Amino acid sequence: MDFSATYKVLVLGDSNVGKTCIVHRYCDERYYDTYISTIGIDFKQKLINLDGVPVKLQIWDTAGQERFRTLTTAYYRGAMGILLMYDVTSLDSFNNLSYWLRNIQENAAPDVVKVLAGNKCECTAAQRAVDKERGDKIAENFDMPFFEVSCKQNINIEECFLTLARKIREQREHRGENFDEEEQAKSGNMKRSTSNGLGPFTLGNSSSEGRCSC
Ligand SMILES: Nc1nc2c(ncn2[C@@H]2O[C@H](COP(=O)(O)OP(=O)(O)OP(=O)(O)O)[C@@H](O)[C@H]2O)c(=O)[nH]1
Ligand SMILES: [Mg+2]
Repeated sequence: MDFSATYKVLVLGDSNVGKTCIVHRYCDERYYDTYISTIGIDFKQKLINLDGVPVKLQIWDTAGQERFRTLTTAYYRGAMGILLMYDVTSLDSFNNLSYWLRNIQENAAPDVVKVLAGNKCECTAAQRAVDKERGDKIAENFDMPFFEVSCKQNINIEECFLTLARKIREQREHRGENFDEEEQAKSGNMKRSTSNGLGPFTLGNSSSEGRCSC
């Protein structure tokens, strides 16, 4: 199969929320109870059939620990989609979503697609620190699809990544349409600008969205 489309996805959130577990669960169908904190950034890819179209999902699993923030922030720019995670048994991880959302706004592409996941949803009522309604609310405010997930019990993992992939596809189709319109407008401009002596290189930047290339 020709996997001509590659979607770059970044997994973000506090340390210990389950970022590595969700990537392993989705890509390798495995779950580990032992916790090994990610050092810097890891990467896995999965070939998926997105409604009949082959797509390669390139998933970057970031370290949540603060000491790696400078390194991981450098990866935001190339992301087409972000899976933002918190842990429903940790109120801190939920409260820190505002930090992550601000960081995304400051460092990622303005039209980056986001999905929110509240992990460890198989926990008991006594362990739960964040009600589902709070997740729903923040997701609505920031226009993100939201899932409560469990890597441990394999709940909603596939749905999360498929939703992200579909939103990225929509975004690309939308951008494609706009891109054509921009190109037409610019070619009109080119005729004018050439006659103004500016030359064709004034067009150069319009196609510089090579960000999706690998
Ligand atoms: N109960 C429960 N525990 C989970 C679940 N998913 C992950 N965990 C546990 O949470 C801990 C942290 O998981 P990781 O995936 O390593 O966390 P992380 O977000 O990658 O952490 P950093 O790499 O430090 O940023 C591990 O002990 C996992 O076993 C889940 O769905 N339910
Ligand atoms: Mg990790």
